[in-house]
Amino acid sequence: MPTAAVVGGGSLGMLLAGRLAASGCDTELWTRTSEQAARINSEGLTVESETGQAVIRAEVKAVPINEAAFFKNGPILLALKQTALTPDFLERFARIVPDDATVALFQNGIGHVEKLQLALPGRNLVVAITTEAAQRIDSVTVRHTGRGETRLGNVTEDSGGHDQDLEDLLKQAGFSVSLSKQVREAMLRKLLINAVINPLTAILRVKNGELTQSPERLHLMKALFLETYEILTPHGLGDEAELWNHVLQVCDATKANRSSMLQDVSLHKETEIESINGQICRLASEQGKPAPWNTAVTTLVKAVD
Ligand code: KPL
Repeated sequence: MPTAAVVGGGSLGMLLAGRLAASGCDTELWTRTSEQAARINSEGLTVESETGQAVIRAEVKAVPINEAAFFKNGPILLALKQTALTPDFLERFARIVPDDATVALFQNGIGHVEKLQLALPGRNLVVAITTEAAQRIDSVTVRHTGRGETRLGNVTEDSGGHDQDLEDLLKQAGFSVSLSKQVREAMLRKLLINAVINPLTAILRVKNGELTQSPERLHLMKALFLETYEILTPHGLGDEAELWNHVLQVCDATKANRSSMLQDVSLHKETEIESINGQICRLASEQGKPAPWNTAVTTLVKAVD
């Protein structure tokens, strides 16, 4: 039986673990709290459809992260937010990840790959860029609020690895997955989308689809988009008009969603603003460019999170 470990009992971690387990993969879910692990172990993990019906009730073996043991049986899917990748966590994580392990990195934003390369030298790190949308309903229930796509690619082009195995596992679990040689570009595209949609939905407290529903909001989106595009384009991005349309399409395809940043500010949780717009401000300063829109949204989100 294939085996995998998913790290993180948030919305994405629960979605991945629930679907993997239901597809016949022996799945461990490493959670932050022992309460969540205990509930999942006694009640199972439920994945609801967009409309709130329970579609999957999966048996997942949940383990509190600080009790997780050396895991040598399959890929490890790291579904924690960047804010959770603290030095303490990375130090402990490195001790339970074998030298030949494949670790898939599902984080939003940029900056985490370099951190994980340092923390996990020699491991096969696979970047996973996903547009799957999920919302945590409670500690044992997650709602799959939007179907997306997941692109997998090696951090370094010359590294070998088991991307095919990971791809097969995720496909078997019902995800739409492709292998990508241009994973850095996919990462920048996702960064651009998150940099525009996430802070504005969090500040304005609106769903993704509501952003495009008024000329004032569209104006804010466009200004933030143009500044971010300018800053990211030297790092390798495609055509401006195509990307703007893509941002609008994502708003439409996920119109009923509350972005992950809006979910975080609503729950008074630390947001990913530093790894998204904060990183864009950093790139701008390296280029000697001003980034007033990114600076403003970073400051505003920090003020409300
Ligand atoms: O990735 C997302 C997020 O909320 O973090 C989007 C694509 C904006 C979907 O909600």
